[in-house]
Amino acid sequence: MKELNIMHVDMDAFYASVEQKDKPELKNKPVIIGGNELGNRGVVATASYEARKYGIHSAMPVAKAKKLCPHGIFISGNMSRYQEESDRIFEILSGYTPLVEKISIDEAFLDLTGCHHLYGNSKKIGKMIKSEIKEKTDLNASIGLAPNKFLAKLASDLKKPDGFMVIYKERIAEIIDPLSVNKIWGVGKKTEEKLIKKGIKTIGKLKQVPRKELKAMFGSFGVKLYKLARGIDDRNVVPKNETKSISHETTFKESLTSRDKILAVLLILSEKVSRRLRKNNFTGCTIFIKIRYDDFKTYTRRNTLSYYFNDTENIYNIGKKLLEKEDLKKPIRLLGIGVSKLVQNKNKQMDLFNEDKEKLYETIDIIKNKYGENSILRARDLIYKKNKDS
Ligand code: DCP
Ligand code: MG
Repeated sequence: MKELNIMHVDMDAFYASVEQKDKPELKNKPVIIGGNELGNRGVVATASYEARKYGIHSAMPVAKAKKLCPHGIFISGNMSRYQEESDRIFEILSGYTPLVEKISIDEAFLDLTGCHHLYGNSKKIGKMIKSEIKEKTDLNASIGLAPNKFLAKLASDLKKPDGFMVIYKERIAEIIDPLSVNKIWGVGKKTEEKLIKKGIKTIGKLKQVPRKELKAMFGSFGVKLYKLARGIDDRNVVPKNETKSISHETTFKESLTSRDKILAVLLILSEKVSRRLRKNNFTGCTIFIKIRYDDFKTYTRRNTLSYYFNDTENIYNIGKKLLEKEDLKKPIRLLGIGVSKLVQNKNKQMDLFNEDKEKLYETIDIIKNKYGENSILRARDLIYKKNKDS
């Protein structure tokens, strides 16, 4: 069973399924997640399979979805609930093997090499994982098993929803040749258009194009295409060391007693945290502060919100509220702030940004990266800098 060592798991209509599980009256109904209540950009995050029948899909403007399905049930979403279910799913996966590569909140690759002596062959393990997820979360996972990542992902997708598909080595060509080229990982709209212009619509057709020609058309990606069209993919499953939180703290030479100065430092630290989150494409929903008094007594306080964010305003304002619960008259020798419960920005539309603000932050990042941390300061930062310099 060596040829089926790679597994891909992807939850079905993930956010919508969690909503349907929490509110049974939504079962079998067209449920659409997305909207303006959380301040997102008004696009669909996902839709239940019942809603997809109306042509609704992720990233479509909610206004359009409403036109397509006026009787649909539109929900703004609850990220911390989805994260909770995701944590449970990943806990189940890591019970089978440490070789779990998390791709997103609801999707992962597993390398099952080394699991067989414990649990049996790959097919048996796949079935066990699928039913354990169903039992423990009451959610459906689609599972693909194949000799490599490309084919495993394809397999989990081909039988969605509630799918279970195996691609044996001997049947690769038979299965992938009739598929359209956009089923190949990495083939986006532009590549697809280029290929279609040349009359290459299917993977089978792509296989007939000489390697040289593909290289001339797409450079090194052309060589990858040549291999993928033959079901060849050498990428390993790489378990990533997940970043659990991003934080900054500072110890003062002389302990601070002025509330204004403390808040000014908090703002500078919040800005640093925000920058690092954005640089690494993270949003988070828990904010924590750390405060150490002169007597070395140290406290941390946290607050988890129902939405994800990575902007300075949110980090600072929530941090400030936590800080104000502390005694700010006592001298403080250390102050820190951070964000945890991080997810990659696949869920970007759920955050509190509007596009203008995001552009502004991007511009600030570019200037700071080029000219240094102090090249752009808020008026508030100056209170601290001035006092520090004087
Ligand atoms: N998501 C999002 N914005 C997108 C795509 C996805 O916010 N443009 C969120 C909502 C999804 C979750 O991520 O529920 C998982 O993404 P998937 O692409 O796996 O989509 P679904 O799980 O919803 O459906 P499928 O059954 O096709 O996997
Ligand atoms: Mg999914």
